Amino acid sequence: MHIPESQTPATVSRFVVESSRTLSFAADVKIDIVTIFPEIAEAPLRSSIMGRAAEAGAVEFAFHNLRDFTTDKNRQVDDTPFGGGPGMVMKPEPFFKAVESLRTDGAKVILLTPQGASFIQAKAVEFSKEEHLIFLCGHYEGIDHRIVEVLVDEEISIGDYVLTNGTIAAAVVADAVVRLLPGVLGDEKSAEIESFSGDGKRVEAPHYTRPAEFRGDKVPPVLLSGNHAEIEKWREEMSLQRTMENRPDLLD
Ligand code: JBZ
Repeated sequence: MHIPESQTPATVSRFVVESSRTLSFAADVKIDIVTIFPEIAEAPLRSSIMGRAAEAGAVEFAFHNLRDFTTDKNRQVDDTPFGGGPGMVMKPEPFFKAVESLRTDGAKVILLTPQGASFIQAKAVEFSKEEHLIFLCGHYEGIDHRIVEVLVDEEISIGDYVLTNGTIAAAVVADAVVRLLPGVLGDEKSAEIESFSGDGKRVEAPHYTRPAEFRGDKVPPVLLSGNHAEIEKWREEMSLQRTMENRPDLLD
């Protein structure tokens, strides 16, 4: 591999890292997010582990302002609903222009919407195997249904509660997908991938760290015993107890 003399040392080392990544995994994912509030998705996805994943080349995020795909002087993205009713509906033209300019052959177009299928870990795993994801984010009361029929491959909702917009939901889905990409988590956290996938799901046992006594409240003595069989047994019991209390649905 020839590296031009003109490249700075920093550029050279980044080049080498990306090159070895590509050889070992070949798993880069492009994620486009289309929204009228790109800054809402940028903050979480440029920070912490997501920011590092992008810098390392595991994922390429691009944040697009839907208004940049309008053609009128008011950059209008919404209009009143046919048939009447409250609120505004997002117009088809800007989303069509956006998808037509961003789409590749391998792209999957995902609409974040309260009417979508529930986002679960199995779906995160599925999305993590795609090469190109395009997230379309709704705002206002809804979006023109021709967008759903013509452009969208999957409609996804992150849960049964009310949000003001889909951009936060897109950031949640992107985080869940990107953390699954090779090399994004360290070895320690990688084990956690197991813990919420597959059958027999349970919530984890409680965790403790120093001090061993805090404001009169002691850490369970078994955790200080050094008896790993007993510790494992205690964690199993606590896991089941806390699953019964907080997530009985997992035990059905
Ligand atoms: C979502 C109008 O745009 C919205 C509003 C709420 C909402 C979404 C999009 S996506 N809630 C969810 O995933 O729960």
